Amino acid sequence: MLSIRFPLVTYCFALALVIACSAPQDENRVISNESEVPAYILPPLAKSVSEWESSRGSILRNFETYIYGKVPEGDYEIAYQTVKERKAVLNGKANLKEVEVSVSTANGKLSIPVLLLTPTNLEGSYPTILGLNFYGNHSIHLDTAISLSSSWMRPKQGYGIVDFQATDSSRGVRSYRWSIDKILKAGFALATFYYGDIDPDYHDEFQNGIHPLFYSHSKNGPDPNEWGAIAAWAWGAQRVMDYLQVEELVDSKRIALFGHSRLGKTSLWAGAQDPRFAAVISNNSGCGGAAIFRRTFGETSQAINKSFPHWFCENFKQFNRNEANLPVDQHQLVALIAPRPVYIASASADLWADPRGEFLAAKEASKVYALYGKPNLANALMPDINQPLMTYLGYHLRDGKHDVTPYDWDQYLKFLTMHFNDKD
Ligand code: GTR
Repeated sequence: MLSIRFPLVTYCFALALVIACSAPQDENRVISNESEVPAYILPPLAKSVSEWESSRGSILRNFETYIYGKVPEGDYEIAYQTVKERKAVLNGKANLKEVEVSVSTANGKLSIPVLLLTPTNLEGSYPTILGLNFYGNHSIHLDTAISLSSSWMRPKQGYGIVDFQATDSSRGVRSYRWSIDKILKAGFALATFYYGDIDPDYHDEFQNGIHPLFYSHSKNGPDPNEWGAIAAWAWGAQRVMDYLQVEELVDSKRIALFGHSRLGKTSLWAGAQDPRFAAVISNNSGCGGAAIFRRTFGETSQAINKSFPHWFCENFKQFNRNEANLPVDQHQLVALIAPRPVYIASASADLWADPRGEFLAAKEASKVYALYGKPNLANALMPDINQPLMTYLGYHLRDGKHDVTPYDWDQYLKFLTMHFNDKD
């Protein structure tokens, strides 16, 4: 009996092995264990300031051409109109100003409502944090002085969004992510705008938002090297920056850009392109943000292009499961911000965003900060949970999930205070 059964078991095992080996690899496999990260070689960084400054432009072009997409050429006019001013709102802690930034081309007009909150207990022009928000300006605080957005809004359970529109019960739904009291108390102004006002975040072949304003007669979509949604949101942040540059309440030389997650990706890309952002904060930005693509840990280019086909330019799809051939990687995106201060934050349970990959981008980018003689993370090891590192590059691994918490804000305010008071 045994002698018959044994060969049969062996045969079945061998057959299973053959099937397993010949089957295509699971396309959706997610690496969540460090030991599975493939060996990789990062595109090198320059060895001198002159080498860096002469290669910087082509690195920027590569990010534009192969990842985020280029903003099309085209004339536009920009205008700023104050639509509301109120003193001592937010329980007396802030003065409020609402400004409509509008961009017009031959094809039409796009309006971006900007909320500016300034501390009441100080005079003059304030260092300012510009943050992009996910659910409208009214979502960051309950105060009814803040105008309710009338823009298209993605529905979310408990957020009071009805027929894609915010309602009064949408007020303050995201206040837990904005430590406004801490920001004002630290002497900063907060400016914010809703990212969906630049381009609503769903795939419609780029028929709404800013994209159609730049189509010529012969085109009704971006070319493969032209902007996806992240590049559009980053462009919007730059237009709001145009306004902040002329706003007297704002210290135009001390404006930091802040974004979480997809908006952390956006902040890095905007900051890399526009030196008017004196500092950049990227919270849990992950794939397409601070995380090194070549590690393929957590979210990969294939996964992100599948879930969000509109975020990057069409050319980026060539790099699905092909990260090793990307002409750039995200340590270079961080380095493009040098020598301006940049803070990258991860969360311990946010493995999808690859915390170690985010840290390694900051560590590698340190080579460029070192060229400029700036304190950096070149010799740092991945820190333990809640042990922030603060040089010209900041990094922390917060305990917990993908989110923005008061702990994160405490670090950002400390980091910005340190750098914005640095006369260097
Ligand atoms: C996730 C996405 C991430 C991140 C996040 C967010 O679903 O996979 O890349 O951007 O969304 O923006 O909330």
